[in-house]
Amino acid sequence: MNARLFCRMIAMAATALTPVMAPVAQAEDGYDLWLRYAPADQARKPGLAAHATAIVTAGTSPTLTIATQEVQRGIAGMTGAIPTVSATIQQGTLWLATPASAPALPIKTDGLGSEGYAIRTTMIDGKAVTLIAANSDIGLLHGAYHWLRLAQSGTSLDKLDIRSAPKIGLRLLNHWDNLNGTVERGYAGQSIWDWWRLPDWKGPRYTDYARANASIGINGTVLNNVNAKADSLTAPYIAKAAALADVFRPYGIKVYLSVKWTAPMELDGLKTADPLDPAVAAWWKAKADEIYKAIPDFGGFLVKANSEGQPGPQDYQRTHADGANMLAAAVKAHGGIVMWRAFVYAHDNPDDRAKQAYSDFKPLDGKFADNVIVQVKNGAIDFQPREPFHPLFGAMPKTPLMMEFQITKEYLGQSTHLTYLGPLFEEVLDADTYAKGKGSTVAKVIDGSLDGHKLTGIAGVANIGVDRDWSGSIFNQADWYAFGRLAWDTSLSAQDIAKEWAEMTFSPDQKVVQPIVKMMMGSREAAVDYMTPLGLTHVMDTGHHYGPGPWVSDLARPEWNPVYYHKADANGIGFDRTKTGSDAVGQYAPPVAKMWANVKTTPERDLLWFHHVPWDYRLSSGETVWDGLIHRYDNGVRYVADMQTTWASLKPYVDAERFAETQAFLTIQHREAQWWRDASIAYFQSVSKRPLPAGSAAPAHDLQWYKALEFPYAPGHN
Ligand code: GCV
Repeated sequence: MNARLFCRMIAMAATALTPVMAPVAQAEDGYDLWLRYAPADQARKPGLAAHATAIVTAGTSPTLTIATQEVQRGIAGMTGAIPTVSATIQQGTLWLATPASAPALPIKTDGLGSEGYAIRTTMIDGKAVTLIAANSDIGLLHGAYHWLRLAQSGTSLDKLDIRSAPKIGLRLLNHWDNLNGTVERGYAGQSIWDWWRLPDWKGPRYTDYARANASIGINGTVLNNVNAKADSLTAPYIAKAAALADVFRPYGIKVYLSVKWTAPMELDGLKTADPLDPAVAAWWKAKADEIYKAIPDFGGFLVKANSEGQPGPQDYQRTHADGANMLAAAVKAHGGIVMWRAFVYAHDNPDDRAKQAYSDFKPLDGKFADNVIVQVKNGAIDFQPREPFHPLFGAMPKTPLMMEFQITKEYLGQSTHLTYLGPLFEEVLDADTYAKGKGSTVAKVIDGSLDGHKLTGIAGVANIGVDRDWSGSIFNQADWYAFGRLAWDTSLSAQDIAKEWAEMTFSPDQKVVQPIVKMMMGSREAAVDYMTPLGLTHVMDTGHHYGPGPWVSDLARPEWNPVYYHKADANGIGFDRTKTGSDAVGQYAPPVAKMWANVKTTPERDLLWFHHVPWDYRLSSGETVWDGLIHRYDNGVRYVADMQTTWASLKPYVDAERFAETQAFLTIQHREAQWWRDASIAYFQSVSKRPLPAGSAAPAHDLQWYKALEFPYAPGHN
């Protein structure tokens, strides 16, 4: 196309941007996340600057302004040169365009949807140009972030030909943030939502939150805890949510709210919350109208009902579908959706907890309204270090299901353990449900391709708080990052994501990146080893879930007690979920059920999840399950010691502040891994009465010592 002509046409509309200053050098406290734009090596600077000497955009939308300023900020930080904003294409232009702004765009945008983008290096009128094309300004923003990611990670920008569009529509963070500023299962300080001073004061952190999320493709945020207060639906709180929505909108991020089922009774004195009562439905309809008046692009509701003491439709002898559909009708006219959680288990249900969500929801398949999506945790219990995939994935073909991952590490060492969650997310997404034969992966269930759903989603329980580094540690930022990247593209590998994160967070120097990626990639397996090896689960101490408590057996509900999950006795260990036990395996498609029903074909990583085996049961290594358990505890602790050594070797390459924090946290992690190992062995040995294998040290203390430990002020537990 004639670029000069096009550029003349848009000259009048070229964005009038406020000048962007090179970022002031700051201490490396982690605030900048992966958007540091640290100065590049002298050798790389000229090349980088040459690819963005000028930025050409069409239009003046706030989103385009953000994209332009972000590129300016990035290039200024990395090279010291600030790209100009130009109306005409020149050598080294970064050109951001949609078919609407440039009808003769030399890239097809078909298939990119409303959020995707294409990036291509090309020549226009003899000038080298990098063209970012999309169908919307939000797509351009995502493309700009992709390009900046390449620039930061040291990738060559010379020959680019990239197309990227998300397969999953809703890519959300779920904040378990309370209105009083605390965060349930939050280990990074208080909530970043300053409810008290909203809506008048919208601090800069909200913008930085939106930038970080947009940079990895997250497009929605549920602001408040699923254990919701009705107050979040009052007019003052709707105004506060609206203020946040205004900040997030130009970044392509919508807000959603968790709702309390009995809000109509609590706020307006209705006599019931029965979903089939017309007055209740009318109340929700009026409430939805009120919210949409304040937030026209409000996303919808997230609901935890009839779960862990939360009220719900079953209190009125109605089903989850009755409840979800009533709320769905309230938001339907506005284009809103309802995310109805399947995290349910009941104190009066004696069945295996791992089976209860399936039993409740499977019969409701096909009964949900078309703007309802059922949100299912990755596993059937609760965000454990390892769980087999949830049996509902693949079992409700007529219902859109969305994934719920936990980014905050309630059960994986909380803020101080370096346990990179990328491999956990990847393992679940790649798991094969066999629902429609081989290759029916969980990823295909949630991206809608397996069953032809258009409404698709994935949520991550956020690990964000007011700590300067946002996530409680530098390495926890990688979990937020990995969640966003996999939500955008489930086919990415956890390893590649770790690599790009490390390149941006520390340095593109592979001397730094390779050891860091190696540490990260084995770290989740190490946590499994020192906490819940061989398929053990939920042996954390009560309430706060910090540290081991495999001995706990005195809590009111059976499934609150670790002994319920490991069932260790003098003869053996593990939960029999085959036909001779709870038959949870029967909830999976036949090939999967067959594999897990047979102790010999069950992968050892899931052994004790599905089988109760004698202590003398032989593992594939030839050792007994008892010896194998101990060896895994030992391996887990050893891995942390190795991470300490690796990290120490990186001292010359990492800034002092982030080096020292990580070093201190690894020391804590090593101490706690040892504690996990010793306490678990002390307890299981008291049951198995077996000697430790040769070479494994006895626990440092006796069992009573570990049992006596108490942590009344552990964070994240209200
Ligand atoms: C928000 C687990 C956590 C709870 C959490 C619950 C849920 O039980 O320990 O803190 O509550 O899951 O996901 O609803």
